[in-house]
Amino acid sequence: MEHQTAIDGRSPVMVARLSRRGFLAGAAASAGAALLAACGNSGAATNASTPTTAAGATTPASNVPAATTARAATAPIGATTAASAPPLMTQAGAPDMPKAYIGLFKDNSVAVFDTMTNKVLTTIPIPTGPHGLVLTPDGKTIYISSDGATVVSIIDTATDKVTGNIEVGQAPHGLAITPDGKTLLVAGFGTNRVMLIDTATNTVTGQVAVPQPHNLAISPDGTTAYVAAQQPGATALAILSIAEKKQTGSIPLEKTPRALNLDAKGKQLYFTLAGVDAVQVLDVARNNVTGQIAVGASPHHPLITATGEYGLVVSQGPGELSIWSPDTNSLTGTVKVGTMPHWIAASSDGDTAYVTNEASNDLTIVNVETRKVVATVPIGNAPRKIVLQPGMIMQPAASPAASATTVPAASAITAAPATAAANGVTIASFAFAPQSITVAPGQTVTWTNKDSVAHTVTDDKGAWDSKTLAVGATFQQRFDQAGTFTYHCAIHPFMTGTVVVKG
Ligand SMILES: [Cu+2]
Repeated sequence: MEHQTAIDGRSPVMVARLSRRGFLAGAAASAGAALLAACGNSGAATNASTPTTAAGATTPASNVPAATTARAATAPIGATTAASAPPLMTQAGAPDMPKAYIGLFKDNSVAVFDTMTNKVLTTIPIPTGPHGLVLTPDGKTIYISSDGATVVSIIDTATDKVTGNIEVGQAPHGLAITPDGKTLLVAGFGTNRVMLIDTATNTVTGQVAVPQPHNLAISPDGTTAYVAAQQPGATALAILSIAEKKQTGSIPLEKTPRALNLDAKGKQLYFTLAGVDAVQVLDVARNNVTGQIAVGASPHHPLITATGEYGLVVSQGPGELSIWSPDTNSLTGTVKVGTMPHWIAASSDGDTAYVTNEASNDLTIVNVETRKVVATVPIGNAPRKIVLQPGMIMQPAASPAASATTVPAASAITAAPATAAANGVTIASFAFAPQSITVAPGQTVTWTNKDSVAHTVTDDKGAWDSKTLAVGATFQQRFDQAGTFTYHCAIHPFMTGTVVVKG
């Protein structure tokens, strides 16, 4: 039973002590570093070496993916099967063969993926914590934020090289770009503001105060931005006028908004909430939620294809892509994808979807029409955001054989002990309960993940960290010194909690 959760090989308790004495100044202190550490897929057992482990509660993180056996399907060169309709893309200079760009959160790089061969062409190093990712409508420029740094990197898709960095302040999260490509919006999670950047000069031209903005979406007419504000106690969709560079409205939410997108006409806004297993449908004209589309546990990124034909969302719990009709908001199909799917990019014609699977380190390519998996392709460590250049995808139609792609088996879940440990904190519905716990000096707190997705328990000051805590797993931390210690989930920073030590 000599498990040691490791920060530099020391036990968390020891690290906590060292940190309090100031010996670890800066160690793992940045949110980004913590986030990276938290996402380590080492399957590390999450047991502080405390003497109170009689329950044997520690279970190894189980989100190390089952081997992905499917090989990339290779499209035949010169395949013409999809050529019956012209590409929807009309901008001059649109690439013939679209490339996808994928932020690899644990590799601190962007993978460049060739949709013709389903191969990674190259990877582009960027600063710590690739987060928000957008492509200009002409397909020529990538913007990607790094949440462990203070910049948005600019990548030229002709050369696939970084051509510049824009300073935006601490922990930038989501990005969005206007349909004319002229204005880039940056959600400054760490600076509580949304910045507007003129893409002609790549300079910040304005900012709007929004508490902990995470993801954002822009209306098809380019006038309005909707921002998922995640600050606990102030969760809302903030509505911004892009021309006026100011907030014009707010839709308060009881739960934390995650990701959002509008339909092709800008009449409905679809968004997901932490702890709600349904896509929310907002009537834009009335600014109220008029419906829900029930899907699998922990839905994340909703997306409407450019044609307006399909609504798509990934559910992280079961590892599914769900498809609905934006006309009726009724579900029309569900496709099994990889583990912990995160984001979706759809082809210009809307018929092919690329899904990143953060915990199985691969990309699932789905034929949306037939609802079949075309290919599953290893892509790098912790793929999150993805964008796809406009143009015609030369994927072959899904073959029956390909649809038999191995889907990772449901992760082996080791049930947590049924009896709540003394000083126990339960993680469920994207929250720590109790949110604040009080213990005496020398006591150990046990966190149990009873949610549908992995989380972390991470000291705000970086002194200790559970790293990725799989579904069903527990983490223990002993507190020797009196004081108030705040912590968060590094994967979902809006999840916060407090340990008060007094005696
Ligand atoms: Cu979490």
